[in-house]
Amino acid sequence: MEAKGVIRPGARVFSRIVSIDRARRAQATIMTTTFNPAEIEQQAQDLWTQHDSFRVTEDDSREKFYCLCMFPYPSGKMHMGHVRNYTLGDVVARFKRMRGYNVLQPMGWDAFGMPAENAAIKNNVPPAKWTYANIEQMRKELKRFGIAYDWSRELATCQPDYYRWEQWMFTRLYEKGLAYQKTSPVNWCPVDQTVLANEQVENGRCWRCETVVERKELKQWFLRITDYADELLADLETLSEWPEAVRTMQRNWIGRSEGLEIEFPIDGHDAQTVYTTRPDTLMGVTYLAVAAGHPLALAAAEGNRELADFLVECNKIQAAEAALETVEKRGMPLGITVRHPVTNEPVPVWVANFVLMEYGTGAVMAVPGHDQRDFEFASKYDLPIKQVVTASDGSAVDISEGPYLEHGTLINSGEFDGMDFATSFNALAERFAAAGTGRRTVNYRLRDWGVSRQRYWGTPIPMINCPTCGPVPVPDSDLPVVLPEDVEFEGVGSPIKKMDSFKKVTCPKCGGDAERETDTFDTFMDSSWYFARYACPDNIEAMLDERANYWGQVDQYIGGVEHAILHLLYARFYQKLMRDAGLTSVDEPFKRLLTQGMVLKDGAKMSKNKGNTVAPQPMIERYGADTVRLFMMSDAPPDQSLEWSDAGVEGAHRFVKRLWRAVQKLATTKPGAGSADQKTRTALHRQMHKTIAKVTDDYDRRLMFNTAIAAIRELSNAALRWQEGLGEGPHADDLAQLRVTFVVIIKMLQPLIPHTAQDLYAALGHDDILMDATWPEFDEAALVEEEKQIVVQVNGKLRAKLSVPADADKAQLEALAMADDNVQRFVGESDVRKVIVVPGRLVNIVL
Ligand code: ANZ
Ligand code: ZN
Repeated sequence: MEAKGVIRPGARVFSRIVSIDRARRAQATIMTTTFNPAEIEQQAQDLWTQHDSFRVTEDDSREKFYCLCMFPYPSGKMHMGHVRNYTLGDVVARFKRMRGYNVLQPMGWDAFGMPAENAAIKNNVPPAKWTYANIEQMRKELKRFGIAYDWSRELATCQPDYYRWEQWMFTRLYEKGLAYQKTSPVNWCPVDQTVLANEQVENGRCWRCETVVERKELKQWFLRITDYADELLADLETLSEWPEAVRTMQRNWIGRSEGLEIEFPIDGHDAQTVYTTRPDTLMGVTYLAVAAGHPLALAAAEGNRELADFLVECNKIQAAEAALETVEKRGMPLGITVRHPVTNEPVPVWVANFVLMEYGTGAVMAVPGHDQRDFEFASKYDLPIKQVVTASDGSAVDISEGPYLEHGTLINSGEFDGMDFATSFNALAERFAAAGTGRRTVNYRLRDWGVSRQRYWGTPIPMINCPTCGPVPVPDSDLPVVLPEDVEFEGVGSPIKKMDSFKKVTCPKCGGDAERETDTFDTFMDSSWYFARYACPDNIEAMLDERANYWGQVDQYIGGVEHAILHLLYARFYQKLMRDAGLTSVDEPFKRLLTQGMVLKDGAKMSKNKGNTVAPQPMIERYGADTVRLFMMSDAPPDQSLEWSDAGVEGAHRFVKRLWRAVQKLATTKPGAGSADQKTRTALHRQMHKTIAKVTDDYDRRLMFNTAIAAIRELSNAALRWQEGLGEGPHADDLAQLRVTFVVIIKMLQPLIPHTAQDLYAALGHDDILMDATWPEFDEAALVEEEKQIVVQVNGKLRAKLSVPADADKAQLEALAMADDNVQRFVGESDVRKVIVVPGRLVNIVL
């Protein structure tokens, strides 16, 4: 019986069959001829469960391999991006397992965050309830995909068992001075009573209620990531298995620069210090620019209404640095002057909206001749522009249209004329150091990490504010500070901010009345250490234990490139914090990183807004998990975008079905009287070993599953063609080669289509679990070809095709070519001027 279309799970194939006997017979036939993915999946998963296949323990006899995909936010439904991510991880994990590694592949939930609060407002369910229901649902969907997770290690960041350690760690960091509180500006929505991230501000308005956003000064908690800036930067060099693009982004984000701090004296006042990376341009300074929040600007604004208004306006714009690069340059003179540190000439001071209060000293020596922003500003306000650097190679430089930005040779700089960048840098550094009016300085773009969020659904910050003692950490014995989950949620403000039972406490230090901190942690805190916790999720005595050293660095980490900076940087930082707290000996959390590409439909990223999503669940119902997995891996390299294609899915499905039927047939084929086909047999044997070599390399080193699949499909097509040609009763040797080849194909497909592969492996008489079988070894000797085809040309024209021994040398090839009858005819009596031999390819005889 031929399978028509796809049998859906639960389809009542036999409903019309009355006789039990006939039904039994019919079922027996169907079992061997109908590809039923749902049934195959169920059987394979039952088998794995029975054998506890995915549970791993620390095992010293084998090398460990820790394979991890970024854990999802439990939004309720898997999307194709998840499917791609988790299939990639599973392919690596299953492959490594067959290669003999002790493989850990865990799964969990990044369960705190805004969407739960938004859903709570919309549907009137508490965020906790919504989140746990979503986890249920998504776990079910993931299981259906047959991903080899060790579910015994599952964790969710919203569980007190998990976040208690985050709280515990925070109190340690506080004691070490690595966590501290300071007032800093935030985007505040007065209606929603909440802080907005820069991305949540659209045209100066709240994304949710469209109220004009205010800038508010709030006391918030910070982690001193800047203390680790140097190490975070230096260790990027050790991450040779990360994409270069990601390392570059992190480098830029950390933004280390070397420069000088130089004091500009002010008559009757303390000097103003600037930070510059271009001391070589010092003689080109024509004004000083300070930030809107700078004390000089604030002092000048007293009694100057226009200036005061301008400063208020500057303070309204978002705190985002990126916005400052593109914003129109604006400013006002402060009406004061400083003195140039070399010439003692007066230099006017301006306030400028592109100067950041939080960087360097909040003051810039402006050199419009050699800096883009200073040039735009000077052009706008008619300030002088002076050239002090010219090209070292003597080529002409014209700064009338724009600044000259290169390092070069100093001109118009008096005693410094003729010096290059480094020489003038050092000369000035020494001069100011000697006078005590300047110093070499290293600056970072990186800011300390603000971890306070004024929202509800997050890890409570374990601090108590006492009117007498100030901030006091919650003692270990009172941890975890549990977030009340049964709350009324209206969305205006966090419910725990109004909840006395949560808020009112006694001070652990003095016993007086005090208030609990009601802010919660940034969810990036939760995701900065979960990978380590998977090693010991059951430990209720400690954050980590020695198992975290065994599993140590994640060997392969996979996730979206949108996490290139923040998540990956915070995780690297947190790893170092945990190391310095003596919790682990691992310096860097992720050894090798793969950033997967997006899943597109009709050329655009799949998204709900665009209405171009394809839901994974119906696809599995229709084609089975294996087909969807195979398609996801076959159409593009993992780090590039993948275009969803119905035809591609159909194609993958046909391939799986065809393979399944061929193997079912092979399983029942008996050797017979057919004559041996040694030639094809040898060729197939060779192709098989070539394919093993390629696929192993693609899986292991290149992570190019698409080309691996192409090679497997070629091999399998060759095997299928041969099988069809052999007919009934093939020669025993041929049949044996076919079986060997199909077992190899099945093994190489195991990481991709694990259920079907397990089923076929069993059909060929194996009763072990396929993913515990060993990966096929490739045999170098089999790659050696016995014969090769070469072409023979006379004066560049094709005159013969010859089969020659594959290892024939040049002299042998020339002799064989000359001996050919047709070649002889064309050579005739002519003089042979030259013979060109390309071994393995061609012989060209030039007359
Ligand atoms: C003079 C100068 C001349 C500069 C020139 C650049 C080019 P990085 O490399 O990112 O550290 N700067 C210093 N403090 C600033 C602040 N608070 N807000 C905005 N800009 C600030 O950048 C260092 C350079 O950025 C410094 O070098 C300073 O301008 C500016 F031809 O000083 B420079
Ligand atoms: Zn107190």
